Amino acid sequence: MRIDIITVSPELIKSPFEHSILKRAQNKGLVEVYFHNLRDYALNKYGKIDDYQFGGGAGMVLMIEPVDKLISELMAEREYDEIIYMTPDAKTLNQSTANQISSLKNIIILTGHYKGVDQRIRDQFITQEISIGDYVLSGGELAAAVLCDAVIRLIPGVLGDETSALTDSFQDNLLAPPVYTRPANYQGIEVPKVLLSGDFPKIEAWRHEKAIERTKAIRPDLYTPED
Ligand code: 6GU
Repeated sequence: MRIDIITVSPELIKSPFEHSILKRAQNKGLVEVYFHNLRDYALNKYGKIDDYQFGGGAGMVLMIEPVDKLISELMAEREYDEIIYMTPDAKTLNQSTANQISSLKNIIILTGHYKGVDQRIRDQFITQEISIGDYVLSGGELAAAVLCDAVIRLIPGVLGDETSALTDSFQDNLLAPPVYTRPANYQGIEVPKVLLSGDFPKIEAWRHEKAIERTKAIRPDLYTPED
């Protein structure tokens, strides 16, 4: 997979890609990530990329021209499956969206700033708009990093243990069950006995039950009873 990220603050978004699983995924050649500084496509030598909004109102808006130049340049080089715009006024990211994106070959992620981007960019280029939750961030960079993390860990071969992404919270619309490790008894606080039983069908049943309990208590909106 190839990800091209368009940003006005490359430094703000680079660091998560230089550590841990995202770094390993790149080192293994499973994903290539390129950062493009929108300011390199500015209209003038002062680096102008934004302007006041028509009709008045506070806040600057990213202009269409620098974005058009940059996206057109990328599109001339290869085909993109999706051109994604990170913005709080969009549908919220969930596991199903992350799964879908993880199977794509080439994507562009445009991160917004200020008051957002000229609507014509959204109309002309953007194929998918994603928010990461019902709150406002200062820019789309951190949101793009969140999206990339959620997506990249799902690419086959990225996680050492192939099953571990499948048992994450949300893969089955349930929150993950509680987990425990040694010691089995810490100052009198004990681990649930069933986990020490060695009876794996029973352990699976217990985990499923706990996952349902947790989901009903914390995220009833996710819970759909099985037939
Ligand atoms: Cl994608 N961008 C910004 N600026 N704020 C957000 C967001 C995105 N998702 C949630 N809040």
